[in-house]
Amino acid sequence: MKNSVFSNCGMCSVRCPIRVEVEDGRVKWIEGNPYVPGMEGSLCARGSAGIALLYDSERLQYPMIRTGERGSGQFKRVSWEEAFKYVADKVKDIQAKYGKRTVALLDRGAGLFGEMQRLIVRGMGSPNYFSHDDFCRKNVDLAYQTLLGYGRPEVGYDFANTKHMVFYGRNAIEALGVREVNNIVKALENGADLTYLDVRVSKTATKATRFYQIRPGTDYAFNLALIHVILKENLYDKDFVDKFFDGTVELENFVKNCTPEWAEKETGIPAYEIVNLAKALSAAKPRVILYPGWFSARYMDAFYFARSVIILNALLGSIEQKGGLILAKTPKEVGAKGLNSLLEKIPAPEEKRVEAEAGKGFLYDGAGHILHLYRAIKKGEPYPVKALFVVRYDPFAGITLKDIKEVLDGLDLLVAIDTNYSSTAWYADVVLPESTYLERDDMIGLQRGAKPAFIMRRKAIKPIYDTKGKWEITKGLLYAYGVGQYMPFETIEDLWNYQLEGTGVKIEDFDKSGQVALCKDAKMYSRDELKFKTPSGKVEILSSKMAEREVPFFYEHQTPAKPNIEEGEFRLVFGRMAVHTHVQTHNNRYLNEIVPENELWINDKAAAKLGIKNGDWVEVSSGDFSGKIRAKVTPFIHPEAVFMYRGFENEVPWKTRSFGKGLNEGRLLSGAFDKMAHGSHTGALFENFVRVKKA
Ligand SMILES: Nc1nc2c(c(=O)[nH]1)N[C@H]1C(S)=C(S)[C@@H](COP(=O)(O)OP(=O)(O)OC[C@H]3O[C@@H](n4cnc5c(=O)[nH]c(N)nc54)[C@H](O)[C@@H]3O)O[C@H]1N2
Ligand SMILES: Nc1nc2c(c(=O)[nH]1)N[C@H]1C(S)=C(S)[C@@H](COP(=O)(O)OP(=O)(O)OC[C@H]3O[C@@H](n4cnc5c(=O)[nH]c(N)nc54)[C@H](O)[C@@H]3O)O[C@H]1N2
Ligand code: SF4
Ligand SMILES: [Mo]
Repeated sequence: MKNSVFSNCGMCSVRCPIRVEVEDGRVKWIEGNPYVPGMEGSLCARGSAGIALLYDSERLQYPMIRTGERGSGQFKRVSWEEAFKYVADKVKDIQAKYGKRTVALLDRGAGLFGEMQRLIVRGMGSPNYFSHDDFCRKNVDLAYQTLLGYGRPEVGYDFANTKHMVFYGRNAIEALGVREVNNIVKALENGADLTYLDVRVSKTATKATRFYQIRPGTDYAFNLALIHVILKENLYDKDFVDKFFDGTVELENFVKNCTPEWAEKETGIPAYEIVNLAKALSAAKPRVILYPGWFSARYMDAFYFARSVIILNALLGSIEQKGGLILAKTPKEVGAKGLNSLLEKIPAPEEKRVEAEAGKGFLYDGAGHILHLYRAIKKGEPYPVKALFVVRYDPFAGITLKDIKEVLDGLDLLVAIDTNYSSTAWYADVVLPESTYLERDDMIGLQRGAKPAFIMRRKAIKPIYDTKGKWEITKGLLYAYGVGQYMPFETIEDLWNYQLEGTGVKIEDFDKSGQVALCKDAKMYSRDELKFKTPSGKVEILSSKMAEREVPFFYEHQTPAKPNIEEGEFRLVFGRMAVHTHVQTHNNRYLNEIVPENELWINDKAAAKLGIKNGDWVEVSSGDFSGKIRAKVTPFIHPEAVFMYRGFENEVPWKTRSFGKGLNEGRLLSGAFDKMAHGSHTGALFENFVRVKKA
């Protein structure tokens, strides 16, 4: 028997809508949901390789409790009941000794179905919920919040209709989401311009109309000069600026000396190019998109950089415009009722999260700052955290061995909830295996946008191993802890019905395409209707949120430190590749076959001085770690930087295909966790030099 299931991909955090074909109880085919505009059947390599994940015996298969030393790989198989009880008892012991707030949960972002894991920590009475965002998009998020009052997931980009896009190391063709990349390609086919800045020629650079190889860490200077030219030469959208700007004079004053000639010295990009770009953008306005980025935890000025990009969009009037930035509408704004929340039924803890006790001078929002969490675990400041749940996230794969040790030394309990043998699971005390996305149902999610929709992830087949869905794991943990009333659902249908109550939408409504739109047409505000969600309703250059937290409105560009190239010192930068997701796909049978290991990009002239030839083995070191990798000698990277693709050299021997292949950039980040970006306290992962020599 053949049937189709509409669901959402789980091979990366984009969660593209998919159609899964099942024949006689086996998944045979996955494709992009044909009903969803922008997908039209397409899927990326990783999405197609979901089948290899499903039928992989080298993934987690049952709950386990550690029996040997942490990191020894010695575990015993236990029943789910035993695992839940063990965790709940341990948490209660820890809380009795140190207080409720000393339990924390670290999650791979809230996302579409993200309310579920938050229930675990709140149900256990602690405020300490953290997401990975500090190492990902948090700067962009906070920048949007301070300027527009909208968060980053509430701002979409109308690539399909744009005339000019500017990407700053947003390697969208490779670090991709299917709909986004399809729309970008559509825009390029329609003659749109793509201006791309990167320290190397990425795949996106090869599609660009203008490519600038920028000096690492100087994009902010580039933008200050762009703002300078746009203001000075009256290239901005006067109507928009007059209506919505709060702080134009202060901004003008701040960029007064940021001339294109000054920026040329900082960035290496000719002054006339900056002036030409400002003119080209002004001519294309308001149908322009300057992309503030995704992975933004790169440099110390990342928050102020993200603000500068959003300010440029606002100056060019591209907000809430066709071909520009589109604001998401809440269900209420389109005349619908939203989903009922599970989280709101649990009383909010009275105690404050670790960073909320850490004074002023930086911003925070709904999810805590990881660097503050690590500090609390390692140093007990401002108070200790002793138990940690890690959900759908593998932080131990991306940090140094010294950092791993310090975190483990501070914890009495580490629980990993994962589908794979992750590095974090390898060190955990208890491992709770989640069913893969093809074998589980999730809570209903809200897809944000100008046309909001409810979306449903449904299982295509029953779990192959002794694994559970997240709602069942959450339920089991809360019951064992003694607060089962927060998850009073027998079946997933009970849960869905609770979420849908009062919305007028029924479970069957998802049968046709997996989604239910909440309005017929996309809703856009005219300029007269538009009001931002900041306290003043304006684009707050002088942000009230920043004033309240004593964060300066402006930040002067600092010239980045220069590595000693002659001595083999370089700035280490890294990124995603099209066929792998971060640290989770390298052992996937199909994807491992396509790209089994990474190499180190190094500038040809710099390499020649060090006697390094293409294909040579080189040793890369930082702190007390060093590892070997093959060199890719190329003119297509800035001489100050070396680059590698992320997530290789898996260290868990159970994953035999990827074990020890390539080099893990995370192990080279010595000292990176002491660097907090200005104003946002996120990570700044590219503020790190390594040494390279021929091996
Ligand atoms: N060193 C270093 N650190 C980084 C980055 C970097 O480039 N280098 N990038 C940063 C960025 S932008 C991000 S987004 C993060 C990403 O870092 P991670 O979130 O750690 O990376 P992922 O590979 O997405 O996988 C996280 C874990 O989720 C598991 N997983 C996958 N699907 C499921 C599921 O359905 N359920 C459960 N429970 N688990 C699942 C995977 O097996 C994996 O162990 O890292 C950040 N930190
Ligand atoms: N295939 C695939 N797609 C993904 C993911 C994945 O794992 N795999 N992950 C998703 C996630 S969670 C994220 S956060 C996004 C990340 O998407 P992007 O933010 O586009 O991230 P990266 O791949 O990290 O690209 C980083 C780029 O920054 C460049 N760079 C380094 N220093 C500088 C600098 O000073 N200036 C400029 N202009 N560029 C610089 C690097 O050379 C590299 O090309 O991708 C998403 N899409
Ligand atoms: S971008 Fe690829 S891996 Fe990510 S959700 Fe979409 S199809 Fe899946
Ligand atoms: Mo990310």
